[in-house]
Amino acid sequence: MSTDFKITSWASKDGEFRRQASSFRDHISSAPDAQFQPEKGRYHLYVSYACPWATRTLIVRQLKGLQDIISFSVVHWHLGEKGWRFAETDENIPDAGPDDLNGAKFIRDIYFSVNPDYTGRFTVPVLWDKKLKTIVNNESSEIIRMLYTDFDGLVADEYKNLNFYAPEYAKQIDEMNDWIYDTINNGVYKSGFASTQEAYEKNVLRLFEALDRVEDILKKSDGPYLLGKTLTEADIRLFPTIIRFDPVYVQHFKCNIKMIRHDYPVIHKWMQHLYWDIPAFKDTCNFEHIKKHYTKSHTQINPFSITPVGPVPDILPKSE
Ligand SMILES: N[C@@H](CCC(=O)N[C@@H](CS)C(=O)NCC(=O)O)C(=O)O
Repeated sequence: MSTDFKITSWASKDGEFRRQASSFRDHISSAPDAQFQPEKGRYHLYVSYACPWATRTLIVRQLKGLQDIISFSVVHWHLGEKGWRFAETDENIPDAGPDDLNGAKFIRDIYFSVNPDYTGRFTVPVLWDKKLKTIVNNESSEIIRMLYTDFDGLVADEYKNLNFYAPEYAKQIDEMNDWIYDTINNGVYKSGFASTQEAYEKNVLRLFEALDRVEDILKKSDGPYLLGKTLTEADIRLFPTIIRFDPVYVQHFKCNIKMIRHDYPVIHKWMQHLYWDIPAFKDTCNFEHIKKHYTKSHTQINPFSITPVGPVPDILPKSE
């Protein structure tokens, strides 16, 4: 990595934030000649509870009943100059701890153990193969798809054939992913990391146009999901951004034209249903990690690292 590179410099010189493409793109597959076969206990996910991309993988792991098949560990919520690090036991960070698997201090150690010349960003999620001691994949959109069907020979019957990218929905999901990724999932970062007024305004306006569009889609859907009665990948990919919206993005990333809870009643209801009614969404959502990570790691945005108390509560009960 070049010496002028700084982990915490997010925007490019023109003021726009551009997310780098992921580097490890292998696949777990049950095809007979596949290098990475689905096996119980073989794979491990390195995640941050703060990270919306990593959270997708935890949601799908639980929805597919893979808790005994794929293990995971959680980094400290703070992202510093050397990237994500693991918490020491005596730091007592709830729900985070040391890397018991590889003894790494930082996520970068995992990347360098596989490729000492690695020059990309040290991102989570990382899908790790304990057998070959390598990274299979570090792109969440691909990791979640590996979990839909390739482990079906190992999961309990009730989880088999639960495919969140079923062929009859694939086209619609791809179309939706395309603009939702650009304007919402990544749009909040493009607003928040913009370092010029123009870049910020362009991206924040596109973000709210896209949220208006989602509100409309959900209003017309015969619900409760984006594509109707069936929970699909489109919901799974949107949820981690929406759940972070009011607690973090509204103030920290200046996405404050509207709030989900006050201004988007249908998205709000959709989010509350996923969170309160389906354990995989609530169990993988950790508001402490989420709020502390953004507000205490991005010191160029928030130099005193003060975490705002509100909104209270982080998510409203279903009755409100
Ligand atoms: N395309 C990746 C993006 C992952 C990503 O950007 N993760 C962030 C956390 S939210 C990260 O680890 N950033 C550390 C860095 O860029 O240094 C994916 O979806 O898996």
